[in-house]
Amino acid sequence: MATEMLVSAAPNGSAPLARTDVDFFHENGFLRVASVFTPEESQAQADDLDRLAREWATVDRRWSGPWRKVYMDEDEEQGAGLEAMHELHCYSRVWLDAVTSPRLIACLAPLLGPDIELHHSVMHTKPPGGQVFPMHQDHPFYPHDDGRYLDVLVHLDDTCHDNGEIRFLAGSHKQGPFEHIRGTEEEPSAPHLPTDEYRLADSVAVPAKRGDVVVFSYYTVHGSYINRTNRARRMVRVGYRHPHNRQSGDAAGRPGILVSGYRERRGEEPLLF
Ligand SMILES: O=C(O)CCC(=O)C(=O)O
Repeated sequence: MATEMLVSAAPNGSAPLARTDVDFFHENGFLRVASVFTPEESQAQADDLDRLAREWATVDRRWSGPWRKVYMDEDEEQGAGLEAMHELHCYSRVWLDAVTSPRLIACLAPLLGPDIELHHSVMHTKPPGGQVFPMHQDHPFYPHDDGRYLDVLVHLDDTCHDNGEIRFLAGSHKQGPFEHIRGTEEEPSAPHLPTDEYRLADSVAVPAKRGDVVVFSYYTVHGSYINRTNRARRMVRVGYRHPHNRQSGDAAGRPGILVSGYRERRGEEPLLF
């Protein structure tokens, strides 16, 4: 049975990952890296996140779908929200520094290679009573051509079972993209996996501390329980990709900021717009 024992951590966030960390990531599809951000950096990030939440964020983007009734009773379901906004780094210098942090990027390079492009950042704040996330991959939310894509959860609060720490199905990334349930026009649903086959109860809990990051492949199946505490659980997800891993669909070819390395031109590839 999967347990928390699977979680690895770099002893010092300023050092590149150890070989065992890289092996752990490739085997399991996720990795907690401790103390990537200093207490001062985390405080500045939390202060700007709180201001962004007051002034810009929306509570209208909670995930929909019939799966909500599997994991939450009627009262919980009614109240289960999410505070969200995209691209924090376009609104706050502190967050631009966070998503381009050399200490963070040094942890990603051994997993993704030296050339790394920022794709997105998104606030994931679970207020008290904040929603369950059913098991899913992130790939269907922003599909790209291949697996060279890392998601990073920057922790602004310590997480535990009671406030809904992130949880993973260890090794699931090895199977590549899965077909997800997407709902219908009458009954829309956020992409998710069948709740009877992919159970939160079978996943590995990865509690983390403020200042830690949890890195995972966008193919790794994950989810989280409701926040049962009376305090918000603040987290920001940041997506990074190899610059040649093209996004499919409407956003194909949309460039992001290069946070490491160089964008090689492939043949007569056109100029970015
Ligand atoms: O905020 C959470 O607990 C879940 C995060 C998540 O599912 C995601 O970033 O895709």
